[in-house]
Amino acid sequence: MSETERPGRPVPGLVVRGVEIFPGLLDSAAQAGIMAEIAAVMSAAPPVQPETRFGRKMSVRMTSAGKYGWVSDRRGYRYETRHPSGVAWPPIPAPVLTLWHRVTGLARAPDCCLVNLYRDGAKMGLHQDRDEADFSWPILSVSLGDEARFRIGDVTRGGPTESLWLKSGDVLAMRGPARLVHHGIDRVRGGSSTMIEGGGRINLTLRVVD
Ligand code: MD3
Ligand code: FE
Repeated sequence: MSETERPGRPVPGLVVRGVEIFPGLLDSAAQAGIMAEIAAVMSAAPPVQPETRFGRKMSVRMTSAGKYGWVSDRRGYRYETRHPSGVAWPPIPAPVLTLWHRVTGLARAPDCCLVNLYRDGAKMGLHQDRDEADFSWPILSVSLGDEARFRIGDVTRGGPTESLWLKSGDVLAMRGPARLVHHGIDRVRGGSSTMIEGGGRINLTLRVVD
């Protein structure tokens, strides 16, 4: 039996441009359990609005858990072992790791849980995730809080795109050719959930970095 065929691995509800979507995989109790752990991560390592290499502030606030966190500043995009404040990133919460192993079927743990916090008006332009060493590892995404309009394009730039709403509790897996598709968040429907203290949306992405 291959690792991805492990018993108990959920089956995607739909596949859009190769991205596996598991709508509502997390029930409200599971979402609340993960949210409590992520609140503790954000207390230890407060989300920051990263600057791009061009000195423009991103609208999304970011922090991380795990061995590495993703950072951006005038020096560019990269993974670092410490939060900009100098503290080590907190460990990835156990229920998040459990979800990774259940959905990916992999024995290997992720190195990074990037936490994206979308408050009023935050969005994320179309991009590829290419700062990791080996694109053969999947990325797993967990949506919590307000609904978001997610756009998926192609591996090459400038092609057609498709959009769908992501809801709290939805989980996505990007593997194989879908690992390098362009994607982004056009907008968040403010006030569509009460999951997050202070409002908004949180997205977790789990990544193998090196
Ligand atoms: C498709 N985050 O952190 S998650 C990111 O909702 C990022 O915060 C968005 O894009 C968010 O880099 C989208 C869904 C997602 C994440 C990573 C992907 C889709 C992906 C990597 C490759 C292909
Ligand atoms: Fe991305």
